[in-house]
Amino acid sequence: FSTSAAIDEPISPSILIDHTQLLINGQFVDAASGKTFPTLDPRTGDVIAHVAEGDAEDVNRAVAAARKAFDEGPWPKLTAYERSRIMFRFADLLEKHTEEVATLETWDNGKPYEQAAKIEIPKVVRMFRYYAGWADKIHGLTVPADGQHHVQTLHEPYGVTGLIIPWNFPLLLYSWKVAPALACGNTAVLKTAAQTPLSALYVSKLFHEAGLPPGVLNVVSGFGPTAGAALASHMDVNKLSFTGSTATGKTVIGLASKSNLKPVTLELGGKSPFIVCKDADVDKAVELAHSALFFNQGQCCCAGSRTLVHESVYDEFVEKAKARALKRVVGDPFQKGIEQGPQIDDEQFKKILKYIRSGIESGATLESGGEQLGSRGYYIQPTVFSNVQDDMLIAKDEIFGPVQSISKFKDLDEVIQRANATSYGLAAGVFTQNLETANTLTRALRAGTVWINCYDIFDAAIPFGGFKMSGQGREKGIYGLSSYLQVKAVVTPLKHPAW
Ligand code: TXE
Repeated sequence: FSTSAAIDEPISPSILIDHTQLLINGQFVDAASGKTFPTLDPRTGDVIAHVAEGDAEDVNRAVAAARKAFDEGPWPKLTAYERSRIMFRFADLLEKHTEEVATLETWDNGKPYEQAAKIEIPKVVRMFRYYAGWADKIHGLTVPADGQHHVQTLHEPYGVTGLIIPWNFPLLLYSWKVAPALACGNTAVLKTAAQTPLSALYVSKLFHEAGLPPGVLNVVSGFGPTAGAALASHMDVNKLSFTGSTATGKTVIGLASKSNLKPVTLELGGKSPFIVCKDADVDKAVELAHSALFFNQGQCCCAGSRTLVHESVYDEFVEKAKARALKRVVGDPFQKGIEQGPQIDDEQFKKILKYIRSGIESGATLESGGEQLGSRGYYIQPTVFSNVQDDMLIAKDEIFGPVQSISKFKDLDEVIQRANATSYGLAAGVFTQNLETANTLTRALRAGTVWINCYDIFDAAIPFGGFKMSGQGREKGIYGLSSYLQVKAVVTPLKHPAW
């Protein structure tokens, strides 16, 4: 792999950190406890800023503000068109501030600046425009029920939503939750990940500049077991949406059920198969399998983390996958042309290196990488294992790092069985030129998304979510609306039934 020279001399970002407090009822305020916590630069481990540390008391304040903005208005009482216009104005403002926002995102997360500025922030803008477009098109049905009644359904917001997001795509996942929740007329309390609090505070300020009334969107930075748990178990939160690990998803749904039985949408982990059939375009499959795994430093819930290759093309594929990984450009994410930056933090860095050791010890063949890169921060060499067996830990667990695991298969029945032999079911990739093979696999794979001859195609309109322990419910697209709406049946007797 090519390493950029600047890895041990980080580039200084040219931005001032303006917002580090909690955002409650339209105001930036300190935590009730006065406590702060440091957010770190993954390139060095140095402190970027100290951020207010919200806990249960702050969550109470934020929920109270969201409750008031819902019950007394103005949010659900505005016309849907007015809500939509505020969201469109926010999208315009965000687009105008792409450079600042992408800088914050890269600094706090370590992802390549070009990826943040050219791919992610435009997708965030698109998501707000997409759901702004839905805000005034949400309506119920007239129901042809038996008997002398006029029956209709109203699709209504839940009220106060609790939104908990992780650190791998801080703003993208902000948009997946905040945009549909608000478009449907809910108010929200957002809990960001402790590793990446900065960008959400910055853009939520812009949202208020665009006309968002106070209390509609509140942002609480802080830790999972304190602020996150308080939000999940709050008696006055009417709906919860969570993205993160399967283990924490189980905790969160438990807290929701033990408190007020609030409904929960979950988007959790994965171990997605990337299947390369004998008739695949091997060069294209190598390139896409590479990006399916290494994109975002391997920190993607839908990473193609089990590369399953037909025996007839296996040797060629492994050779080319190794060559591609060796060419990957790793370095300071603020530098131009960088494909891979550092992992998010020391905990993830150590976890990934442990999985790499386990891969070597369990007998997989290390084709490339396997070690830390540079001497500071959390950089890891792009790592490729071949000869991976299904019972190895690296084939079973979500590594969430730049580690590709390649194994061999003989026929379709075998690969279907092996691809589905996991408790996850988030996504799958299929590479074949044969329509029959594509159709068979599409129907047989137990996953929320199947990409055929492509991977990681995300669009505001395409639904996303998991089968099995990868989640519950769907986000994005028309399906995402139903996570933030409840149905009310309204029944009226008919006076003149003949008509
Ligand atoms: O995730 P957590 P972590 C996977 C990935 C990674 C592992 C651990 O494998 O290595 O999870 O990462 C909040 N009540 N994914 O520990 O704990 C937390 O503060 C309420 C996959 O960072 O799931 C953060 O805001 N909330 C995933 C959010 O949950 C709690 C993306 C996610 O943190 C809480 C991230 C609690 N008790 C990690 N504990 C994906 N699906 O993409 C934590 N939180």
